[in-house]
Amino acid sequence: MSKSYSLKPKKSDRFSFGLWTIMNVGRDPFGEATRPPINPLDVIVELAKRNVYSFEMHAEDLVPMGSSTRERDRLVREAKKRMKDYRIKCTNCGSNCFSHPVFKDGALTSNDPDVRAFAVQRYIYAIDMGYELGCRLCNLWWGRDGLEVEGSKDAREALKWLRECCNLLTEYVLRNYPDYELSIEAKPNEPRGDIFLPTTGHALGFIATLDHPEKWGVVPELAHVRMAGLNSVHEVAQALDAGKLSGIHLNSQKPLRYDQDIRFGTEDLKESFFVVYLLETSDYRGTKSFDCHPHRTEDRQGAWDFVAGNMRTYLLLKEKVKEYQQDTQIQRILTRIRGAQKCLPAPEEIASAKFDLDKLMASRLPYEKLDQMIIELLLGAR
Ligand code: XLS
Ligand code: MG
Repeated sequence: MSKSYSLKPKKSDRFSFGLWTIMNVGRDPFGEATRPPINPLDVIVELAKRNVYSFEMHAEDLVPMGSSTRERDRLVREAKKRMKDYRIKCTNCGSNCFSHPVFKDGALTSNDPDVRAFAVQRYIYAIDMGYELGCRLCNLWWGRDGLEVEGSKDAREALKWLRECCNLLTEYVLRNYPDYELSIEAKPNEPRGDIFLPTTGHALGFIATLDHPEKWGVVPELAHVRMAGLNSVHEVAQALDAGKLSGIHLNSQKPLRYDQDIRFGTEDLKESFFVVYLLETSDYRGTKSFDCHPHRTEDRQGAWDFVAGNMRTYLLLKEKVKEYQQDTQIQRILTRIRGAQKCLPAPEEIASAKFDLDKLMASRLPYEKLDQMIIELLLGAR
């Protein structure tokens, strides 16, 4: 079946993985690690060997918090050497402002201004490190910035703090690395009961209130959207429409559950297909980054099966996008449904227009047929 499909990843596919996805040892809230740890430098090399274009990281994935400057410089040097020798880039360097207990009640929205300042310092540290590694994006996922006890934070105040911190980071970037960009990755909850700015739409609204909205984009994550029971295709579409898609975190998730972070495409094939359709047919030139982790039943080898599987599913769906575009029956239906689209006249003309509701109601929209064709295309029956 895969005869004519080209499923071998190429650098030009611009696939990416978070270092943390492979470094994941299978720990969950109820169980200990099931895999031995792996060194981030080895992850960089192994990803490169599999033709992965780039990696994403938190500064702390490479340099644990509390490391000396000497150790930090050594690790960054080692990473750079491997990146050059094995031809792999770093395309996002954020900061882990969620694991350390100092962030137990938030980082950029802690009630304590010193914790907020410390979090800003950590992001600056990440931006400096990213720049040295040739990266130009700092994506902020502020997982601890939320609450469980509603009265514990004033939500309007928290938004003000987020804005203040984002503006400080922009100021730093503009002064030191004008070509650096920043982005927000939204998530509805987990690890907090509620996280501030729970969806990409919220993040886009917030970005418009910053001092330099043009420096900020968004990184939607499919699983985060589905955790909220929303439509990931529409979320990505809105980011594209706003010209703000800085990156994307591809993965999978059963809706309305805890953060499952499973291999791309496994739980939501049709939605995944339409996300690939959007990415492949738009002017998006960023990375296709996988942010998920191997099941905790896997050992270290299983992690590489997981890496291969993510990319293979994407490439298969990309082939399906081509088939969808070349399927004359599907395209005929699409033209029929959408062909009548035209710009609406002036409001005064609309206000006085006569509409034949019987005629409008009578038109048949063959969505049953269309949907079945899409299903059969995805199942390989067309
Ligand atoms: C967690 C997030 C996280 C970010 C990186 O749910 O997806 O992994 O992508 O900080
Ligand atoms: Mg993510």
